[in-house]
Amino acid sequence: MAADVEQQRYDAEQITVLEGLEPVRTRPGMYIGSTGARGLHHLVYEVVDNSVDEALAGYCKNIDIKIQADNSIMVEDDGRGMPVDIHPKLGIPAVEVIHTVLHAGGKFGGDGGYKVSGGLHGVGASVVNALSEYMEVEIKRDGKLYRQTYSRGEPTSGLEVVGESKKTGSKTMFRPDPEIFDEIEYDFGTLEHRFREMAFLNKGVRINIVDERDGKKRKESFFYEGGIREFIKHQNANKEPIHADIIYFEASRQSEEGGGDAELEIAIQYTKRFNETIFTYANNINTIEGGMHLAGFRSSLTRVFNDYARRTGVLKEKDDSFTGEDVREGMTAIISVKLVKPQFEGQTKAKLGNSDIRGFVESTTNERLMAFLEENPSQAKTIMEKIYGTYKIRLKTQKVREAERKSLMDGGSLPGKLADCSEKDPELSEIFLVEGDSAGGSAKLGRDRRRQAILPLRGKILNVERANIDKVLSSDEIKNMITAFGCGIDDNFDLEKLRYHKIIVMTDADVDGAHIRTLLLTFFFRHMTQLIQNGNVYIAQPPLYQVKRGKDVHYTYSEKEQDKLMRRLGEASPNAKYDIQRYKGLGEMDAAQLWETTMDFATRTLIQVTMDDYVLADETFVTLMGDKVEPRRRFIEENAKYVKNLDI
Ligand code: 0RA
Repeated sequence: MAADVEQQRYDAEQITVLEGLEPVRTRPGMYIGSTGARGLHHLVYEVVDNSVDEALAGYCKNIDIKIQADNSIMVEDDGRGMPVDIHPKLGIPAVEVIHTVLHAGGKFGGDGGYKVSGGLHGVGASVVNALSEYMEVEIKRDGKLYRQTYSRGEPTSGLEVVGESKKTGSKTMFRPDPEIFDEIEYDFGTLEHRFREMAFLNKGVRINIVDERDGKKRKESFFYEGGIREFIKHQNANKEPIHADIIYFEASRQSEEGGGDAELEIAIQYTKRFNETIFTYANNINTIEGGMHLAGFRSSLTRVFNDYARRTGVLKEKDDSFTGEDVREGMTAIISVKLVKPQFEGQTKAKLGNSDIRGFVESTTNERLMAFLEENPSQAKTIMEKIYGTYKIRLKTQKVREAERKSLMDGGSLPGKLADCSEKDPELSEIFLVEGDSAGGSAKLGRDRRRQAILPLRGKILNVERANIDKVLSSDEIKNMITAFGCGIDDNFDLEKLRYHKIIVMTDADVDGAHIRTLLLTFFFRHMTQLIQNGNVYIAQPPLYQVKRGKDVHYTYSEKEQDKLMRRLGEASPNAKYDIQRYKGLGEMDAAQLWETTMDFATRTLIQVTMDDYVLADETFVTLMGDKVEPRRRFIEENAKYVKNLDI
């Protein structure tokens, strides 16, 4: 692959010119998704992606990232150095084109190497420049040290030779524009997580990150010779693997074989768990909606394990075959493909559409997974036993489960406990999942019947993190939610069928309430992932206190707000006596209060549940809800300081 890239001479001529940078500053969201924390961090990924591309082309080994004291970012690599030759049509240096023209680039255009260009990614250095109040680039190449500075998309100097250097490489510094971003404070943890992932996905590349801000000094260094093998080890650290060796293979395809150059890397390890965790990537982008690479992998898995089971006599001639779900239970897998022109499709542009990749992944997995099983008979046996166990349980419960599934998926009749709304347009409808029958009763009385449905939940719902699918489907509370929502689960999930666009979790502000909330989120994350991805899940904010004096009634939602209110009231009328009630649960509020404080469209606050990072979310659920106690204890201890509003 590297050799192929090398043949293509990158020079200024290859740079394709599209448009200027004004639109980026007028509509930043179009280019980086948001002007919040997410967009802010995205700027760093853009710059680092370019260095990673240089590494993938085989020219760069080290990438250094620094969060500087003023929240500016420095990214330095030891690649060839960005090109400085004069662009024949524009008459300015290539590096200036890269930083001042939208979608410009040699390899930035997509013909050589794999330009990371999925979803919001790959918009490049020019977008970072457009959204930075200051940007500076230093290039070491041809024995010289070059420098150019920019601001808000425009050059503020020419490309100047400022010194000499025997080395080569590129260094970019930028300070995000406070006129654009809501906040400009970087989070080390967010960057650390992404760059660890980048290092896993690009083996042999060293990524160092340093935080130089006062009081926050930290540094991490990521370098994984074993690539995604080590990613699996990391993911399974809080799980119990059932075999020692991580199944691992890689392959590359030349364009003559059809579909353009492509590479794939796959790693697999089975654990004692019930969930499957398969992370898929295309050009280092987490394709959470799956796509062709995942489809090829899945069909190969089913085929290989069935073939192997038949061949070794685990399955007899008369036996039914393993299903996909049988062979994937408990599996942790990572699939990473790199290709020249990735097509990203789907709701969130996180689904790989290149159909030729399916066959490539499928045939490679057929061959290499079978080879692993044959070369490692004792590990193969352990995996076979796990799959066979799942298969047996499935057969035993199949009839019941199929009937169950059918009635759930057909929408069936709505649960008896549901107080539905009269509105039929899902866009305008919402459902409250309410802890306890008494709060459920108040919510039913207090609601807007046209648009708000109420589903009371009894007690703790099932922890799906530790239950197989049979158990999940036999839980009444879960069945009620599935039929009420109408959108199915797992592979049968269909967002189009969702009956309410807002699903609102309304639990008490105490430890039990927090636990129930987490159990619900675990269920949504594992079996209705798209609900969270699509932003349909919300958390209601009931008040913590009521402060009352005659007709003068106030509600507060946090300790801080309460303190502030009491101070204000105290200043206004020092001698007045107020009744202060601290709510222990939703059940203490009558219907009118619940409506007024928590459900009224006009005045309520809802917290939308979002998931910036699928991999991180998975890790959190494994830690919080999984089998091992020690990591959970540690997590809770480390995060306790972030937990507020809990009445412990
Ligand atoms: C195209 C051509 C060449 C270098 C690069 C791109 C390049 C870009 C970036 C962005 C960050 N770090 C980078 N390192 C290299 C040079 C081609 C040549 O030497 O002929």
